[in-house]
Amino acid sequence: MIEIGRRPWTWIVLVSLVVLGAVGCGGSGGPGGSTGGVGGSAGSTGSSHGIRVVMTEFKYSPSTISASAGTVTFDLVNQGRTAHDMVVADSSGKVLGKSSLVGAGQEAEFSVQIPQPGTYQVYCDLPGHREAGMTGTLDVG
Ligand SMILES: [Cu+2]
Repeated sequence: MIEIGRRPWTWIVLVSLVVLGAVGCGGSGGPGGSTGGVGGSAGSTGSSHGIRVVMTEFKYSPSTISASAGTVTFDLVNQGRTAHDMVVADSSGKVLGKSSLVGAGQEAEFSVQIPQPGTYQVYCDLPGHREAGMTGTLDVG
């Protein structure tokens, strides 16, 4: 029983050694491999390449945001003491996108499609927040 059970392990070890050996032989190509790794992590941190907007009571900072038409990504950082969100609407009030609710001390990524240049409005749609001044302007060029 035990010997039979060990056989797969033996194979795994052998295969691992072969794989490691192959990687070792390709050591001269190592830099390329490590660059690939860096690229991978850069790709994941690329998600934090959004426009950082800090939310507190009751404002966005910055309150005037510039972006290019297309997919606009925000990194919402709630440094306030209550939950907030972000709604993006056009000048007529048509909502183009709404973030998830970001709890106090939380961060969230929020992407919205802005098809054409223009001035858009941003606001928090939690009761009373917009009225309290939690608004901003999104200038899309
Ligand atoms: Cu709010």
